[in-house]
Order: sequence, then structure tokens, then C-alpha cells
Amino acid sequence: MITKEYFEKIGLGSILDKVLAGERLSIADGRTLYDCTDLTALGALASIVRRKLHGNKTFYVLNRHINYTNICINGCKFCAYARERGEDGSFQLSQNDILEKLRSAPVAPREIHVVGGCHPDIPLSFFEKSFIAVKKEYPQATLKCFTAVEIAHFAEIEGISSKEVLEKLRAVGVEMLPGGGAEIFAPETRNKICPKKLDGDNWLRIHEEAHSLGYTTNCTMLFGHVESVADRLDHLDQLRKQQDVSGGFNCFIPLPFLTENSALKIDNPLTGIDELKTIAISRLMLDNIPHIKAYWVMLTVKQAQAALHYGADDFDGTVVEEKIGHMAGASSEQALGRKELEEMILGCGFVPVERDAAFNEIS
Ligand code: V47
Ligand code: SF4
Repeated sequence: MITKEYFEKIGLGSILDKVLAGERLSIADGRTLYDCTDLTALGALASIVRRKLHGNKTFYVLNRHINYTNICINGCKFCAYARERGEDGSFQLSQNDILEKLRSAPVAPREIHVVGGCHPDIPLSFFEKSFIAVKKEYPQATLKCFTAVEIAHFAEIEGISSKEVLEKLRAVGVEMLPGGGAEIFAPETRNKICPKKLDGDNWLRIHEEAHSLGYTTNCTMLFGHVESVADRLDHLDQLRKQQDVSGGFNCFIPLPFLTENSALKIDNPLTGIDELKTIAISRLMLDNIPHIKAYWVMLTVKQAQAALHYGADDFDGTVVEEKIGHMAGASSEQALGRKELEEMILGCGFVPVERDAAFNEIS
């Protein structure tokens, strides 16, 4: 048991007081947490928040990822997934391919997570038609489709506003946006890793528009590349400020940068300790976002299990087939079954709870 005296001794006494009182931590507090070398103490602090919100529960969902194309015009420097049109390894799914992938899932998914590259000419109407067909076959599934980056891309190629894109997608049953594309908001750093991508202000604007139309959305941060600790804290601060205004973020996913197949080379790649530290600090800084996801695909299953003791309360789900992380060199499995997910969560001392896409518990 870590005592108040111990937190005082390691310089975290006032932060402990704030956490116990439910007060917002400042960016300076975030810096103090990053400077702390006692990982166990950070895990204990994050677990106070995690247990206050979710007790002993750890959530998972029966989901299916669909990556519809890897042809992309953005050329982000960290990305090992994207290809040029016609390049070896490029792919583009048809409506039938999408349906066949769903039919081949071992269990009917409750959440269908659709993301891909910014393809120069797949029209929005292709997705409108495809989603109508998907909803007809899987009415119980929530469609969680397209990052804000893809929404902006559709707006551009269709010559309409991002809000109109969101309205059209809502009309065919899309209810959630995944959190990808946020990367790191700080403009100078963002320019170094993804100069052509939608900027941070517009990423946040599109999520605000989605929230105003009744979507719930997720948010992410890609860390462990060329960003500084100040960039990470700025990113978390911008997310929680946006949440104060529009309130629709449900879950934050910290994404550790996988370097193996990436053209972006890093002198000091992330350690497992940096990963857990950032997960714990995310839980502590994001006081108004209910869930923190331990995304086992990028973290590895073992590190995702450890993350449950560092503030994470969600294990994502079955996934079934994933390309973005695996093309970058992820060593994790392609899919996990319900039983495996439950056993992994139980093995860490938590209670597995099946959820739907919106985190409603399924009894
Ligand atoms: O936006 C790309 C990241 C994201 C690499 O909302 C990389 O529930 C690490 O956002 N190393 C897509 N990360 C994945 C994503 C996501 C995943 C699971 C659940 C949810 C959700 C969202 O993957 C991209 C980018 O930030 N990414 N390349 C890489 N080499
Ligand atoms: Fe395209 Fe996304 Fe890869 Fe960037 S991260 S190149 S937007 S697929």
C-alpha cells in the first residue's frame, strides 16, 4: 500500500490531493508526473481514477475491423500501411468484399470499425450504398466509420462541407467515429510526421461537428516518434478542452508508435515503461473522458494487460483482421475470441464486461 507520506516524499503529494478531490490536473502537474521515475506510484494514482469510474470492470466488444483500402494520397511519414495506386501491396475492397469479410467473422459483430486511406476517387456514394447493405444484414451492429481525416477528404473530393458528409453518413446508419488521425496536434511536430494531413484544429472541429449531430467519437494520440513531453501534454489538454465544449468523446486510445516497417526512424524508440507512463498520465489528465483503451493490437496483449493496472479500463475487442498496426510490424495476433479476452482480463484481477460500441453493458 502506497501511503500519503510516500507520495509526499516523491513530490506527488499535491497531485494525490487533487486526484482524490477529483480536481483537474494542470499541464505543470502533467510534467511533474512525467518527471517521476516511480512507475508504480503513477499506476496507483491512475488506478484511483480508473476504479472510481469503473470499479473492477474491464470492457470488451465483439467487433470487426474493416480496412477498405490502403491507397492514400497523404503520405504520412510514420505510416507503413499506405500505398500508391498500382503499387505492389495496394488493395481496395468492393462492397461484396466488405460483406464477405463480415460474413466470415466468427461471431456477428456488435461494432463494425471501418477505416482506410484517403483514396483519390472512391466516392462517398460507394460507402452510402455499402453501409445500407451492411445495416440490412447486421442491424444490431453499430457502424463506427472514418476518422476525421477521411471525413475531411470526402468533403474535399465531393465539394461539400464536412458537416454535410457527416449528415449523409448519419442518414445511412453511421453512429460513431473512431479516434484515428489525431496523431499529435502540435503544428511543428505534426508537420514533421504528416505534413499533408488535416491539421489538429480541423481534426477537433470535425469531432465537434460530429458531436453536434449526435455522434459519439473516440480520440487518439500517436506517441513515441519525434514529439516532446510538452507536445503530449498539449495534445491531452486540447482533447479535454474540446470535451468541455462538445462532450462527445467516449474513449481515448494512446497509440505507441511501431517503428519496424516505418520509414520514420527514431533514435530512442519507446520503452514499455514509457508506454505505461503515458497511459497512466492520460488517465489522470483526461478527467472528462470516460474510457481509456488498452489497444492490444499496438501494445501487444501482455502490455495491454499491464495497462489495466495503469488506468486503462477497455480491452477493445475481437478485431478479427487488422492491417494498419500489422503492416507497421505489430507482433500481436490478428484476432482474439471472446473466451480469450475474458480469460486475459480475469487473469489480471479484473471483471470482464461485454459492451456494445457505445459502452452500454451487455448482460
Ligand atoms: O490514425 C498508423 C495509427 C491509427 C502507425 O477509435 C500507427 O476505437 C502506431 O485510430 N504505429 C489508426 N500507430 C488506429 C486507430 C484506432 C485503433 C483502434 C481503435 C480505435 C477506436 C482507433 O493508427 C492512425 C495512426 O495514428 N498508426 N501507423 C504505426 N506505425
Ligand atoms: Fe494515409 Fe492514414 Fe497512412 Fe496517413 S496514416 S498515409 S492518412 S493511411
